[in-house]
Amino acid sequence: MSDIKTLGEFIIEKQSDFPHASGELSSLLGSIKLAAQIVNRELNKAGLVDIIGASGEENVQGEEQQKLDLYANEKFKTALEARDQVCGVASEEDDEAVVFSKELNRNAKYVVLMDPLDGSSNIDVNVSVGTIFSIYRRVTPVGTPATEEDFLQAGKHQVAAGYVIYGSSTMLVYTTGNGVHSFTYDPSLGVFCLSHEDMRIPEDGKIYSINEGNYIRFPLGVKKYIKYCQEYVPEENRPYVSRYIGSLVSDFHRNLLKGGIYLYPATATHPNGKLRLLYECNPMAFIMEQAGGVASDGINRILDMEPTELHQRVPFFAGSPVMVNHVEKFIADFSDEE
Ligand code: P6P
Repeated sequence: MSDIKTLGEFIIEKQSDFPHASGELSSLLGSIKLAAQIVNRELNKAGLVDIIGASGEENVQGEEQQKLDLYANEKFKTALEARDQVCGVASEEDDEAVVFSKELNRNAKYVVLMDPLDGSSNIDVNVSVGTIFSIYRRVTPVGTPATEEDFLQAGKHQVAAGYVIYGSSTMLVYTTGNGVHSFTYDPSLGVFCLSHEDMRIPEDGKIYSINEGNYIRFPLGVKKYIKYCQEYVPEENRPYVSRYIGSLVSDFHRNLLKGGIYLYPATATHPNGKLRLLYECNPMAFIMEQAGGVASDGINRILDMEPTELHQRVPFFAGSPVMVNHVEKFIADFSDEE
């Protein structure tokens, strides 16, 4: 048992990484861990109880909400409010940010932005899904209600970010700006155990993850890059590998471990791409950069982008530096021929 290090122990051990927090950030991460355990339990029962399928509601994106989307959304918000470290939460599932009114929460230092259950349309077919979260220090005075200004911060100001992947095993991966660390849930012990400290993505890779069904709608440079991946077969190397699960957290996590690139470009139907800047691209970009990777919209660094609205979308390219730089060059070289 002595070689097992739990998430709680690791956070305390790394407490010095965020001196200003003096325990609040640790407590905040602890509330996310608790909510992830609760959601994980319900996901594992999905199909056995009436909690899969559509809720009959739509979110602000016009996307059909799954029952588990709403369940996860409520569980994470409840857990975050209870620990008094958070003054508000913005979620993919809520039109507006939720500002907590209790005095203890008004006096809290942090706001959280999250996609409580990304890829949830995959639940019915038993494909991995995930939770994505992003944590900022508030910019408005402590003691006052949080405002939109607290949520519309550039990704480079995040103090922590992470994701939970509910897959063949349940893992929590996070960064506080001092490397990326992953923990695997052991249901027999009810704890997340350190499985990989300071994860690093390979500099180059062969896996490209994109929905090629949108090919005709892609910018010319992206089309040229896909063709390159399909047709480049040098003697000594295997050709590129196309892997696309349709669940961002799953594709991202595999590429982080093996090397690769995830691409969600602008398309005719999604002129700004499909993924949301604040609670999908920013946290994933923070993690990717902390692991030695790159994340851009094809031209600009994701973490430098100044948000203008809560649910804004951006094109998203994230992965091994050599691969992201390669597709960015194709985009630049063919930008005049759109
Ligand atoms: P498409 C899930 O809806 C999601 O936001 C990501 O998890 C996933 O990578 C992407 O959208 C899939 O989108 O258009 O390829 O089905």
